[in-house]
Amino acid sequence: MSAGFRAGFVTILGRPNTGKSTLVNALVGSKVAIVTHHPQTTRTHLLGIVNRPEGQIVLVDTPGVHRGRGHLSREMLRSVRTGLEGRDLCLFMADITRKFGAEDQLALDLLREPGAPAFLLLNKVDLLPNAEAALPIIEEYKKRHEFAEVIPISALKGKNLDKLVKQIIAVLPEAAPFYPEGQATDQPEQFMIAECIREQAMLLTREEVPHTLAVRIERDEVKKQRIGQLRVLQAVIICERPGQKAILIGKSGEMIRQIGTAARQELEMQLDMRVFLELHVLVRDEWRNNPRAVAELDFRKGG
Ligand SMILES: Nc1nc2c(ncn2[C@@H]2O[C@H](COP(=O)(O)OP(=O)(O)OP(=O)(O)O)[C@@H](O)[C@H]2O)c(=O)[nH]1
Ligand SMILES: [Mg+2]
Repeated sequence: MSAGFRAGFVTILGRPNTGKSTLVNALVGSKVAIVTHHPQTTRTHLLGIVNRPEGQIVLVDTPGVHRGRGHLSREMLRSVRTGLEGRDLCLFMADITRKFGAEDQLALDLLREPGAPAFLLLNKVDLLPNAEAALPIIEEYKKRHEFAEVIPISALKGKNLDKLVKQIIAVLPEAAPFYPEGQATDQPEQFMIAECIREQAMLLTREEVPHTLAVRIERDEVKKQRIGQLRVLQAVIICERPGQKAILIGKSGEMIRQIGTAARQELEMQLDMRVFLELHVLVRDEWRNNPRAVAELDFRKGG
């Protein structure tokens, strides 16, 4: 370790859909969190480890702060709080194209709890017609919280991200890296596999269906074949009602085939091997309100 190396934990916080997971993936340089255009995509806090010659940033992605009722929403909020505990820095992320709203305020209220310094990240600047358009929203936030830095960024287009990384590392304490260089996340591989399937199912469905989905891996084997290794995966997509199951399967199985193909292609890229993926759909009544079901579908516990 070179002298002056800095390392620390940095939590990203904000309402749903602001681009938190997009930023984590962009800074890590690989996919550790799934991203969709639907709010409440991320359901649990997870780490994305960013290595630079001058330091290591352990990013903590968290679920979007929202006012949902039900057990899953409560667990998501708990996960945000856990993600905030004992952090060196918080990145409060807002969508610069949206007016300040009730969920932004909810997220701001949480920011007071850890008492750590915070940067305000105004994301999606690529959508602004000009830089002046950002000024009113910056004023709005400055009134409400004392941010150590205010940084307009585009997580999607990579705008201002190098500057952001430098500013983050500058405020971290001098410390040895917490994780070995090759490690990108704290999540087991099966979590990533299940999440990739959930991502494709969320991207291909609409309205309430994406929010009712969970994925469980039922079989995971590597088969040696003459032409190389084949990962044989079997998974169930869980929804809450028979009508949702019908949508997920689609006319003559068209939808589930489409989800399966998209997920297989994504997984082959992520796992860097050929994948055979078999998907089934299961109805589990109101699983999001069932503490046992929610706990069971939390893949961070492994397997
Ligand atoms: N134009 C634009 N879109 C962005 C940018 N960053 C993220 N997005 C899009 O915003 C949507 C939400 O992105 P996510 O990264 O899933 O947002 P999130 O904050 O993690 O959302 P939750 O997990 O639901 O809290 C996706 O469609 C992204 O492609 C950006 O800089 N510019
Ligand atoms: Mg997310």
